[in-house]
Amino acid sequence: PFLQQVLADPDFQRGDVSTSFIEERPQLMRYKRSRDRGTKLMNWLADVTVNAPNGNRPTSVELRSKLPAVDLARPAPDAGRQRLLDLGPARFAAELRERTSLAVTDTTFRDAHQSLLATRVRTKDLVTIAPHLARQTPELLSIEAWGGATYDVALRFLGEDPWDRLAALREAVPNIPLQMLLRGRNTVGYTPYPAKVTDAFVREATSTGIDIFRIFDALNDVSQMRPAIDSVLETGTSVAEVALCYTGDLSNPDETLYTLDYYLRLAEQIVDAGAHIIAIKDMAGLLRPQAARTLVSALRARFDLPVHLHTHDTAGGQLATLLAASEAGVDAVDAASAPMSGTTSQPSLSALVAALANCERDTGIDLERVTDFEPYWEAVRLVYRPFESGLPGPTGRVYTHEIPGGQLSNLRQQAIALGLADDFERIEDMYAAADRILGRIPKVTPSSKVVGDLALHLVAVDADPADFEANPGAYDVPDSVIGFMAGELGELPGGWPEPFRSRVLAGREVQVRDTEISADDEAALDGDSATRRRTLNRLLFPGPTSIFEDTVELFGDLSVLDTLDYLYGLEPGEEHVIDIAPGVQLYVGLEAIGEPDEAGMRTVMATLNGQLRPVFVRDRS
Ligand code: 3PY
Ligand code: ZN
Repeated sequence: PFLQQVLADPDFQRGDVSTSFIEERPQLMRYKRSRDRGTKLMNWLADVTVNAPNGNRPTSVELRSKLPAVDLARPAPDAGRQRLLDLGPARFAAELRERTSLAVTDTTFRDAHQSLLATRVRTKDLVTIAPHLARQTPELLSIEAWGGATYDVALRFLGEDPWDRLAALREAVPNIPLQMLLRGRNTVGYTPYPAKVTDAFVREATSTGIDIFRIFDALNDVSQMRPAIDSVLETGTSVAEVALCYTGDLSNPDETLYTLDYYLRLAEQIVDAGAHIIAIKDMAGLLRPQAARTLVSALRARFDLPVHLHTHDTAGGQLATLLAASEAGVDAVDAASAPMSGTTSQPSLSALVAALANCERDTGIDLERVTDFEPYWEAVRLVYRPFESGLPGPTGRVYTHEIPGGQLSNLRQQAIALGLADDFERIEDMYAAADRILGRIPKVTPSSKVVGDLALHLVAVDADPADFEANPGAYDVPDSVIGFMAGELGELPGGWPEPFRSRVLAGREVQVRDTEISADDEAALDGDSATRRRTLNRLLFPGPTSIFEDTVELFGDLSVLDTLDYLYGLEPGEEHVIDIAPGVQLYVGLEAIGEPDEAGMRTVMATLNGQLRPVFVRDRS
């Protein structure tokens, strides 16, 4: 609720959020009066209770009761992480290439909820099940658990420090390699940062717990990935998995740009840059089975590195692609726990494990152990249902619009917010048109955002795309499109779209983003871990970091709240128990909610440890 208010703020939407954000908004100040933890948490709970934008609380979903019975006192067995530490990244990769069994990465902890639930799954709910994976499925190649949008969302929406999540997952999973998605020079953001920032980020991520970095550049420009690759290689312990972003359809005889030859030339640069593993990053789920066979076979015939395939199941058939790739020799693939799989997420892990069980490429992962985790993830999905994207099933329209999985769910939400929910097909069509206008680019964060911005703009002003393309000077052009045409994100695989580009840039002074950092910040990046983390948060996400700091100041450490309480607030007649520290509990109840006064304030009569506590909340409905 507080964050919703922040998000609705025009300054915030423009990105002009400074640390004085709260100071300039006296209506938020009243929360500042409270100093003790209980009162701060009560402020959050009362606020959510009144303003709950989240609808009805799902009844009786107790996440912990859905966990399989596993003896957590038993230590997690040594597994891939210990092998990586023993062998070093190059030999670890060589071993991956030599094995017969298909290696599997579980993406449930990152991409699955990014693509289905707007990245909203909280650290608490990840860390609860993580030790079970460490003991039951140690055969996993890795758990993808960090990076992508998780960093931004933790700070902006969850009141969490992303570094705390990584540290907690590392502690919970000492044996399975942890993997992250790194957006090349854009690290975990949307625009390029200086190499010094990337380097400090990679060092801190490695020392906090990342073993495998999947690095990509949205335009497949290897020079843009080099600083990140070099930083990972310099750690000496982490694996550099470098991705080619897959787009188009390489089996289509009419394809002239994104051909097999294009991908092989790209892979050659990736190998030359020192990668340990080549990733095929099929962010929209466009890689068809036969194309996968062709691409995987060619990559493995040409290069010695293992190949790791990532796809999204948007059209519904990507298990076939994984199996075709497996037959062609792919070394590793990504999948997600079944209740968190399908459509914009990855294919189902249990379907994959079952498909290969007792076959030559058996994953070595026990099917029953994988399915034992499903009740937990199903309950997670129910608890977080306010963040469902509204995509009811697979869609083959992705082959035309090519919207990546993570963005498709997001755009549907944006369409609802803009009152265009009933007209989503128009947004899809405009997205395809915007992509053609911008030069047929690979679409993935952040290039996908540029295409999405243009698509929404074209729909909003009801433009004819052909007219916009011919006369961009007659329209407002979104800033991201101008920056993109000015080369802010790098060179385009198919060259610049002319004369569109010159027309967009004509008469404009495009300011090149300042990529220098101050000497103080540079020193801070070389400081201790806490200083480096704080500095990285601020340099990468100044706005969300100040929201995070304000959230902690106003509401305290929200991570102690169960997600049902955190999202849905207090229920009449229920005693909410909050474990604020080992052995320290708060008992919170709801007595009554008053009518709003003229100023729109309501009094929430709550109890804290048996004592009546009125909390004043602005009703924002
Ligand atoms: C991200 O950059 O977050 C992605 O998941 C891209 O596919
Ligand atoms: Zn993905």
